[in-house]
Amino acid sequence: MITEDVRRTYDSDGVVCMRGAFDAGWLDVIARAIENSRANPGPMYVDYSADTRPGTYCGDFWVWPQVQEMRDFIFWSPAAGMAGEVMDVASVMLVTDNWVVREAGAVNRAPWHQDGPYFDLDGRWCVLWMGLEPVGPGEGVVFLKGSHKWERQFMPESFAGTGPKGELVAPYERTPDFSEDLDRHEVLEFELEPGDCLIFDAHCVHGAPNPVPPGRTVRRLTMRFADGAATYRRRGPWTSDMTDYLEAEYGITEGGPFACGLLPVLWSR
Ligand SMILES: O=C(O)CCC(=O)C(=O)O
Repeated sequence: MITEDVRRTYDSDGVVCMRGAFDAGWLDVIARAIENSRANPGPMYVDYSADTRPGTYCGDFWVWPQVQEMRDFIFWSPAAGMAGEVMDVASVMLVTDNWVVREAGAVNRAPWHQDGPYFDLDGRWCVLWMGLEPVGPGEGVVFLKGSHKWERQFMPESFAGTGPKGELVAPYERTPDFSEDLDRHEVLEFELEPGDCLIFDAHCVHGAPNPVPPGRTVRRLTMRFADGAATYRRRGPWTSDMTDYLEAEYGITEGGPFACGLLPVLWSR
């Protein structure tokens, strides 16, 4: 499934669309994973819409130890292997499982961001994103083509819409509101059917600037995968919730492997 063409597109554009990557059986596993996880929120559960009801915009990650269906998906689905083939690495580890639900009426949305600065790792990594519902024009994630090669790092913005998550110290810059001058960029958007997925470089700038379609709740899965050789590097106070948890519960140490009991190596050549 991962051809030279797919790899070339990922390398040049920062994102590639894979059609029909997951069959109905896997979509059902993901739907049940989200349902079960939502009913039993874990330590990383977050409600981005706590101040903006009625529609809830929420998500959870690192749920696989508690949620059998997520465990099945990360260990047995083709996802990790696809990530490894696209990144062209010898092995692949989990960075996060992560589901997101945007209920009808939710006003919060994913800000412009790069995933890289939200997580404490050095090394190549990517994001595999899919919707359980069809993603129509203007409803999905919007990418700035080639932005993974800019060599700029943007301070993570809160998904609750409250601004940057940390102080703007070098090398981090405030994320511009790219919506204001989108015509200066080459923009990539994809209409997707359930089963299609996007794989994008962790440094590719993207966001979900449009509101959810009226009257519809959407469920999305964001799997993050890294080169199995990725190392652990603390970024700053804005990642400390995750960092403290990984250090305390899984004993990872700065400069050492990022892979650990929670973030297993899932695939190798
Ligand atoms: O699914 C969404 O609404 C946005 C997901 C996203 O941008 C991300 O997980 O990096």
